[in-house]
Amino acid sequence: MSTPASKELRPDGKPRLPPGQHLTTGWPVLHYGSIPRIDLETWRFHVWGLVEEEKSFTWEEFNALGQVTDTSDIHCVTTWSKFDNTWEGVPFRALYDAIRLKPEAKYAMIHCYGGYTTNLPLEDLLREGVLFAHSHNGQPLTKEHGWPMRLVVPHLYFWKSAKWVGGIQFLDRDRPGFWETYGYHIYGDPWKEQRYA
Ligand SMILES: Nc1nc2c(c(=O)[nH]1)N[C@H]1C(S)=C(S)[C@@H](COP(=O)(O)O)O[C@H]1N2
Ligand SMILES: [Mo]
Repeated sequence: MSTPASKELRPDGKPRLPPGQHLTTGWPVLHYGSIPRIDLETWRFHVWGLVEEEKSFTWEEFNALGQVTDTSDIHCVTTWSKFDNTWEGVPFRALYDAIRLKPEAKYAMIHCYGGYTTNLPLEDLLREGVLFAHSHNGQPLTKEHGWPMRLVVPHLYFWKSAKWVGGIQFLDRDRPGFWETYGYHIYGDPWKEQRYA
């Protein structure tokens, strides 16, 4: 007899489906504002803040940093979860290896085309499975899901997985991003139900 997906356990013994979540097979589209217009010719990924040297990558340069494929689950704060998403793109670790951070850099703010921001500790970005994805389940991202590039942070609520990414700013302190300013939890661990502050 097979275990219902919602009762599966992770290797660390935690339930695969976090508390208060239900499984969905579709993929809802959620964002604030409208889909930004982006052109790959002028697309840039900017790195600034507490770095020894600011950098700006073109689409080709950014993708040349490295490519990885990783399968993970999505947990949205609005209570839907979607299992087994295969993402392909640039692992955060590859970006990290291509830049030089100042020792005080402990936090990051992700900046997006359209103005969205979200904050994360550096050590969370360095976890395995965190990547800047250009594809989902073998297809390029659609515009509504973040084309050409989105961040994927599988161990936190999905609002941290910023769509239409355009850069990262390194900080010495944690600062709230867009939703974090409007009452979402500063960190957002789905297994601790850190939904709202
Ligand atoms: N740039 C940007 N990224 C964003 C958002 C947004 O408003 N703007 N919303 C976040 C929220 S709240 C969620 S739940 C997910 C939804 O991603 P999806 O539309 O691909 O399901 O995107 C996140 N990334
Ligand atoms: Mo969300």
